[in-house]
Amino acid sequence: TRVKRRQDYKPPQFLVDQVKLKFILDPSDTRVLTKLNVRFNTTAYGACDTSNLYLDGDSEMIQLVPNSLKVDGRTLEQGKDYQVSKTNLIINSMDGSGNGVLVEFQVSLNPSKNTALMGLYLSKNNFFTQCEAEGFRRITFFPDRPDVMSIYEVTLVGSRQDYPVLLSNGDCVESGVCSDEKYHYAVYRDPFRKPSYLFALVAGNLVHLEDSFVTMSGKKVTLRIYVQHGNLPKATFAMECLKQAMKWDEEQYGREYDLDTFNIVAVDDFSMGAMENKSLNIFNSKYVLANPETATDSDFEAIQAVVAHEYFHNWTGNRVTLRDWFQLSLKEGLTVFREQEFTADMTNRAVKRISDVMRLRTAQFPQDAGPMAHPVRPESYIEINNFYTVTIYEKGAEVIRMLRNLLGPKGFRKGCDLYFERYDGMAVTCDDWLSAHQDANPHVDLTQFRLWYSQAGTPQLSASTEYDASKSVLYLHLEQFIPPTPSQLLKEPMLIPIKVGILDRHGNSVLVDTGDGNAVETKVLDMKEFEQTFTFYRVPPNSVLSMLRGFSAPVKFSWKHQQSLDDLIFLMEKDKDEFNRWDAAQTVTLEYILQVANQLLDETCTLQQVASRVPAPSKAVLNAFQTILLDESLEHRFRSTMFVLPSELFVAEWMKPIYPDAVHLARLHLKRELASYLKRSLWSTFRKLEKELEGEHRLDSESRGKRALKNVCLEYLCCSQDPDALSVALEHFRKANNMTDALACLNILSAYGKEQGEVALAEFYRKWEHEYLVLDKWFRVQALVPSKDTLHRIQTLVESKSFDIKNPNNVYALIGGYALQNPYAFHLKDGSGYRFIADKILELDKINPQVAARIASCFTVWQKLEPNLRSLMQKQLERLFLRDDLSKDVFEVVNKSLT
Ligand code: B3K
Ligand code: ZN
Repeated sequence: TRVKRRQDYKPPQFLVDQVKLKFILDPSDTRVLTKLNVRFNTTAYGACDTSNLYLDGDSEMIQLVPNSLKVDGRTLEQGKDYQVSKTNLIINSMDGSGNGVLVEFQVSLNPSKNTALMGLYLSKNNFFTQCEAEGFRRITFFPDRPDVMSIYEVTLVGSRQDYPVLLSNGDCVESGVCSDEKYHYAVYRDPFRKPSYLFALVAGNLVHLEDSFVTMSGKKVTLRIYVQHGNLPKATFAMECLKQAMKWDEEQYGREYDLDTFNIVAVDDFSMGAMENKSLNIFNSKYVLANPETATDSDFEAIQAVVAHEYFHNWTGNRVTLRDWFQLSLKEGLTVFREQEFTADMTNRAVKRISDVMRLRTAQFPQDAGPMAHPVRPESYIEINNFYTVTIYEKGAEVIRMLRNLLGPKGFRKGCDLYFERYDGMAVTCDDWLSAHQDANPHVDLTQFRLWYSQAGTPQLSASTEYDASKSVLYLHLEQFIPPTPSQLLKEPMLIPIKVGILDRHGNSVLVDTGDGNAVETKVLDMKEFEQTFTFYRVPPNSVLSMLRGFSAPVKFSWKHQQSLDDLIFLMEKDKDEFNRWDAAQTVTLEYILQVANQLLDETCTLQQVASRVPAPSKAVLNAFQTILLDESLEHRFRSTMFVLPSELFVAEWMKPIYPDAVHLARLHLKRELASYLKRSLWSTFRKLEKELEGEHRLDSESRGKRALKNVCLEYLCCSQDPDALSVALEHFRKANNMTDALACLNILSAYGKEQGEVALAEFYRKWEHEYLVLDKWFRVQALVPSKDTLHRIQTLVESKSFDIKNPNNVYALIGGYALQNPYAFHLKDGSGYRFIADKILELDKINPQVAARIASCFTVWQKLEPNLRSLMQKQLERLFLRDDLSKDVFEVVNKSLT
């Protein structure tokens, strides 16, 4: 009964045309006067005499003020005319004719107690809201579902001194001072119908940066970014990003902004990244505030992406919204895809693609292979907040990318245009999205493609080839297998678009000729069956296939008979597709790491012992890395990316069962081998880049690339704990004039330098003690120290005065960094890491269930671990399971993990 199912969808019984809200703001007793124009949904259900009106309302947050409930002016009586339960307000016998009825009532709430940060809450004495997914019911009683779309008018009343800024969605139509002059008010009207999850208000003592943008039809939009006092200079970058995004959406999708103002507000206490409330985006401050002293190059990139993402939601999410939460990926997958393309256009396409794929492989593939696996359009959930996942977001974006590849950019744009035109102002489904594309592209059949929305699990694609030298024909045999996932045991074959290229022995492109008269450098093969063979003509002997270029489908690809090292190295050096050059390097290193890890398993040994026990990496591989490091024709950024070895989490995906220590040692071993072989080149590259970067700090992409490569070199140089390298790192740390270098060095020193690490951490703390966002980095660095002592460090830090368990950023940095991103430190043989995290989950669950559940996802891996760790982790899961006071959020994760 706790489970909600997609199949059970029914249209709302009552619609709400108009919502009028008046907030009398007070930290511990805020009043919300609510007026709803309600009407029975005769379109869906026909007319009837009377029907009960169910309004959602979370009794933990809101209280109905006695005798305040009226229908068409008549005061109702509790028990007789209406009932209030833990989750509902039910009004009996409402008019069923379809005529409008006015429902009025007042609720009181206590924002200062709202640690879950859902609904109306306080952060540093300012008011903020977060309503997606189901937070509006913590503000007032309402049919809190996305297919109820209404026009909102919001009045805010608050202390002039404490809350000089009063904001809500839409345009401010009136404001002034109240008769009691201590208070003022503002009235906002949003002319667009919207679901309740897009409602927002902000009230507080904030300052703002202002700019403007002229849209393609010549309308001037006022842009504002609100921040705490003192932070204004840190908002300029986000403002530039916003304007870039607005322009890009006009150029690429023909989408124009639709109101006179667009506001972004930064807040330190926020459970996720940001929220696309109509015209009033609320952002985690870490995705707004940046200057080179306090933010790294990656922070700047993340800000660009998130600002664009939230802005893009105005069309994909807000103007066209969701029928129900099962359709979440309709807005999220699409918006992630739009943001990825935007970032690719603004920065470096190949590097962006590589980092997106890294994320998909390290986070989404494991999810898709674990107990929380779900399709891009889930069939059921207990707590919707648990479904803001890498599957909905990142795999969802991959599905859109495949669709665009299938239809071609023009066909895709046609489909999008039709989607916006047909569904503007409506709450729709993933099927509606596909039908728009189908109707706009009648020559393509999307029937099989739909499976990407319904089947969970990462398809496994395996390949083998056969060459007929007499005919110069190459046969490519492909097989797909979609592993079983919870409640989906048997799968149908999916449509997998596979981009292939062929290279001859000298590295020249061979045109891909499948006999259809259209030979091209890169061709998309549509794999549709479980097994399929493709034929390529006019292929010279000893050619090499470059498979899945640009990662054209979110699958696990492998060759039936392992690809030869020569071929991989060849692709690494010669492929025309930069993504595949990187991917070949990943395969080479992954295979080596796995080979070493499988030799170590649970033996405890030092790195010196590892080196003597396993075969050294091949010279050819080491030389290939050398060539790339020194190849000045390649962009710095690309070279640095080539040196990022597959993460421990990704390697573990390929090991059965997982021995986390072996993975760690094997990976570090390879890193050290590379470092020692490349030592001279690493030093010379480092020194050269250091020189080139001297002088004033620059943010352009060339300089960012140089910093990335320089810091990668330094990391390799330090990974064997070479004292000379470490003292260079410390010196570098001290003289850094930007956060990118400082943080890179801090990471290196704390990972590889014992005393130097402590010294640097202490200096960093003294310098940044009062910068909230920087301190968060300081927590994360320590959470990521790859050491068996990290737990103790964290146990101390959570008790320190700088750590606030109520602040999600702090929790994600320290507790999340440890439990989710540092396997070597987390998987302790006595289970103490697990116990500590389970304790924290219980503590957090009382504060912020959403955050607690995210941390709890670190336990979903248990069944894949080696037996000892597996049973230790299972014990903690069972311990959590036995509690009868778990939130739905944590319960769902624990329950699914155990079944
Ligand atoms: N739509 C929000 C996420 C809301 C999460 C609610 N638990 C941010 C985004 O994806 O843009
Ligand atoms: Zn989003």
